[in-house]
Amino acid sequence: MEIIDLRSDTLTQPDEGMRQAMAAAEVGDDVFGEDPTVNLLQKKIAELTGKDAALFVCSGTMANQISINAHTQPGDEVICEERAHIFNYEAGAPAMLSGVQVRPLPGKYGVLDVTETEEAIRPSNHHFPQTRLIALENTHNRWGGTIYPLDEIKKMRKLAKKNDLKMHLDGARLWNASVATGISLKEFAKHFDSVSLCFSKGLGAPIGSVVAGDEEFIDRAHYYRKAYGGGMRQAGILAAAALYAIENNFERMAEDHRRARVLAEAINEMPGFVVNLLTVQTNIVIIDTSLTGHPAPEIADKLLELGVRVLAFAQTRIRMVTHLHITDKDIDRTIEAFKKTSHSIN
Ligand code: TLP
Repeated sequence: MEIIDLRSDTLTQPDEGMRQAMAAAEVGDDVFGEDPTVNLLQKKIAELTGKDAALFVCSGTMANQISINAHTQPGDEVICEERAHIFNYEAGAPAMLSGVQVRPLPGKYGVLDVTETEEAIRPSNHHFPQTRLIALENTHNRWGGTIYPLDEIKKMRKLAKKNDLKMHLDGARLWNASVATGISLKEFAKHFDSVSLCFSKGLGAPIGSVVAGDEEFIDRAHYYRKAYGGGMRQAGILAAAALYAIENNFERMAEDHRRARVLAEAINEMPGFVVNLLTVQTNIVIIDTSLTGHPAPEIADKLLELGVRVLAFAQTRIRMVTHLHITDKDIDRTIEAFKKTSHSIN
């Protein structure tokens, strides 16, 4: 039985065209700044985000952590939403690598309240850490792929400017936000001092992320990339996959969003499973399983027996992410598997 793997959009395999682009890539030593394909990718990202420059890095985590390091001093405080990836899934790296403290604030659908954020900014006083950075996430993973609305970003930017704070965007899935809203990457990125983007999620490249910002920021980011051991040599092989992914797999994400919606609506109709359809804005579906009375990992095991692999995100939550390899037929099969599971446990 073929397994439909919906655990993450990081699971995609490079297709034949991507592999050919990788094999044909012109390469050089990127630590010397001499890899033409990496340089081309960085130039392309700088253009797409409207920033001075960009830097290719190993992962989304590295992109975020380098950015935090480049914007802060040890002892500073970074504000983010409490379900943010940088706070929950990056191994405590802000404390470990930058020596900063994260101040998580409750948000709604991943969006911070501007007044509450303002209240959280520390006054200048020797007792307090110095608030230095606001980090937002778009789309917001743990909230189910929700989009941070442009108007809210603009309000936050105004607040940041007023208080002399930097803004970083974890844009691992900004591609999805852009396709879903029709708002360009550049329009979103304009309001941030730094933006990270991933090639290895919905875009389907095997490895790689990027940070973009002004010359001075990228210069510092470059220093930290080296310090983190992220200087890669003939990395053009990977950059070629990223360029191919932007060219071929960006616009098609609308398909993933449509499929996530179909899945969410069908599962939400089934006894025991609840999906907040308001959160289903891109390619992520989060199912609340608490009404079933069965732990999410047990439900995930039952689904796997039926050929559908999902992620038990918590004891009462299952996450599914649509991507490049998920077809309409897979969506039908997944819905059937959920129906059977719902019958067997209710
Ligand atoms: N997210 C992964 C897991 O870590 C949860 C996933 O499967 O979704 N920012 C955001 C918003 C992310 O979702 C992720 C990866 C990252 C950063 C980190 O990217 P990588 O895995 O390349 O370090």
